[in-house]
Amino acid sequence: MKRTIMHVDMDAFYAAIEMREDPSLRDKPIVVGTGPNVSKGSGTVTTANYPARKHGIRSGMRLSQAKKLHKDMIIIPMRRDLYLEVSKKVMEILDTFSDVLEQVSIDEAFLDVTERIQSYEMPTRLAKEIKEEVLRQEKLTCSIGIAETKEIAKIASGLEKPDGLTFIPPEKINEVISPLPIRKIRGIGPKTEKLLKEEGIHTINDLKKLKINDLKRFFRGNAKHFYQVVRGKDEGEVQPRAAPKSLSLWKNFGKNTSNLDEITRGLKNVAERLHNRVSKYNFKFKTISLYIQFADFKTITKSQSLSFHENRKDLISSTAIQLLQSIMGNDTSLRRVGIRISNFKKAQGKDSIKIAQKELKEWF
Ligand code: TTP
Ligand code: CA
Repeated sequence: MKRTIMHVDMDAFYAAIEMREDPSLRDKPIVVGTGPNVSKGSGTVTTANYPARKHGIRSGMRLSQAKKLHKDMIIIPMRRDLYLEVSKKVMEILDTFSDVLEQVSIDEAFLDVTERIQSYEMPTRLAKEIKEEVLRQEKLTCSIGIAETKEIAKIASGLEKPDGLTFIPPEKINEVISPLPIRKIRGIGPKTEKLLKEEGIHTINDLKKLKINDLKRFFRGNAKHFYQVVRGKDEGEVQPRAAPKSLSLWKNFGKNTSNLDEITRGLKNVAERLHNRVSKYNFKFKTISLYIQFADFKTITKSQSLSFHENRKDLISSTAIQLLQSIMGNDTSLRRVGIRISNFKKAQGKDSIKIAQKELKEWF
């Protein structure tokens, strides 16, 4: 694969957070409601958990209508600040697993993992690690789609929800996406769907039969993009929303280890990949931090700042190794090590990668 892109989407996000905060809600049908008078049952559903969805309850529905579909449904008033806080933590976790992270809404992100996937036998292995880490730290599940392009990864993440993991390799794209309804494509909303259906176009396969000129009637200037999407050839890049304040990477040993040589080699590899990443942004850094996760999952961080902003690779690894030596005893056993670099300054000269300035969705 030329690129490896993941789309991560949290499951029933607001409702899942409420269930985490109050485990007695876990198996009950709940919705998170918004509006001036939610406690009196007026307003709209922001999201329904999966038990409530079984009764046909969906985002955007009036609470009164949802109550008619299932009278025992529990309404929880929306707590936006809490969800934003959790979102931030989830995005921080995802950031440590990606070459480039593009957050697309409060609970969704694209990850370009092309470089780091090189050290994995299977892309699904990395996705499993991400899912485990989000569950371990935030007690929430997510669904991950993996593919060569953003739009196919997005379709993939929706196929096995909740708690899904779907990899669509290039040779399987056609077979997997052809029978799907056109609404599965990002950017085809209810209006376009209606227009297409009026012309007898229901599935992605139907859409594939149209030439670019035919597509212009429905998608105008974006016809070429959709022509590519249905062929799994969309070219959009994963673009960060804002310049990152820090960059970090982990090495998972897959077992506990106290072998200093192995850990040092792991750190050198992390430093190398981190340096590739920071070079893409054309940043210099000043602070280097070492993360260590012990055999009992306890995590510690130790930091050291340089006297100047620098962009040399050897300074990342030598500082991290120095910090490691100050922590390791004879029988210290570790699961993972990571490095974070921060305190950035833009290096002069060549352009850095593009940063998307688009607004996030309105509820964000
Ligand atoms: P979604 O990702 O669309 O949905 P979800 O996470 O609730 O469920 P799924 O498992 O199908 O991904 O939206 C993310 C959050 O955004 C959702 O939990 C609540 C909020 N939201 C609204 O406030 N209004 C809306 O109309 C939608 C669709 C979502
Ligand atoms: Ca979601």
